Amino acid sequence: MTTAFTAAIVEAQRGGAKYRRIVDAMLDEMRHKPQGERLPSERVLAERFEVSRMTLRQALDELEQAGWIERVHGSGTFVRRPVVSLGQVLTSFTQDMRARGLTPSATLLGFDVVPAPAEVASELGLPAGEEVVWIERLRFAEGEPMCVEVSHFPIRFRQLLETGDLESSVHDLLRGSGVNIASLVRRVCARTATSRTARLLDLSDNASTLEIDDVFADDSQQPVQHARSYYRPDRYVVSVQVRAHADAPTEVRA
Ligand code: 16G
Repeated sequence: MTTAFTAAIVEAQRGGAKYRRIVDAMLDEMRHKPQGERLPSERVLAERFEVSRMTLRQALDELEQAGWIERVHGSGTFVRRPVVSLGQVLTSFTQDMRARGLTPSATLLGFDVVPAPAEVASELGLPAGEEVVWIERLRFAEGEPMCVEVSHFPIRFRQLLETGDLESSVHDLLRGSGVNIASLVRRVCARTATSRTARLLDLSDNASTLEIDDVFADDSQQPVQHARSYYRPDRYVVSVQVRAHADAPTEVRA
C-alpha cells in the first residue's frame, strides 16, 4: 500500500475522529441552548475547533440530519430539537426518546384508584364503574416537557404500579412482571390545550396539542393500558403506513 494512500486513510480517520469530536461537543452545548438560538458562522466554528471547513460541514450535516440544527440559506444556522416520529413499530415513550438520542424522564403528577370513566371502561373491556388504576405523568426529553400523559390500567396491576418506579418506563415495569405488550390501537387528533396542560408543556394558552389515545393489549389481546397523552405538536410527527383498500386487486390486470 503506497504511503500516499496510507496518509489519505489516516487523514480520513483523523478527520473522522475530529468530526466526531465536533458533533459530540456541539450536541452537549445545544442540549442547553434554547430552540431557535443562532449558532456562530461556519468560519467561526471551523476556527474554534481548528478544523477545515469541510470537516466542520460534515459535522453540521450530521447534526442537521439528526434534527438538532437548521441551516437557513442567507441567515444562518439555528438550534432545533429532534422531532420524534411515531411510526408503525410499537414503542414506548422511553424507547422513542432514546431512539432520538434524547434522555427521557417523568414527573408523577397523580396516582389513584378510581371508578373507570365510561370511555376508559369500554376501551379496557371492563364494566362501567369498575375500579382502575389512574396515573398522570408529565414527560420530558432532555428536561424539556414533551407530553402530559393520563393512563388507566386494569386493577390487577395495582400492586405492581404502587410499588414500581413510575418516573421511568411503565412498559418496562409491565414487561418485567411478565406482561408482553403485543398490540396497540392509536388514535391521533388535534386538541386545544387546557390552561393547565399549556402551563405544564410551556405552551401559550389555547395552544394546539396532539392528543394521542393509545390502547395497549397483551399477547392474549387483553387490554393492559389506556393512555391519553397531550404532546407538544412541534416535537412530534405521526406517520402512518397506508395500504391500498383491503379488497383492491394487488396486481394491475393487463
Ligand atoms: C407509549 C404511549 C404512552 C405510554 C408509554 C409508556 C405515547 C403516544 N403512547 O409511548 O402513553 O404510557 O408508551 O411509556 O406516548 P414508558 O414505558 O416510557 O413509560
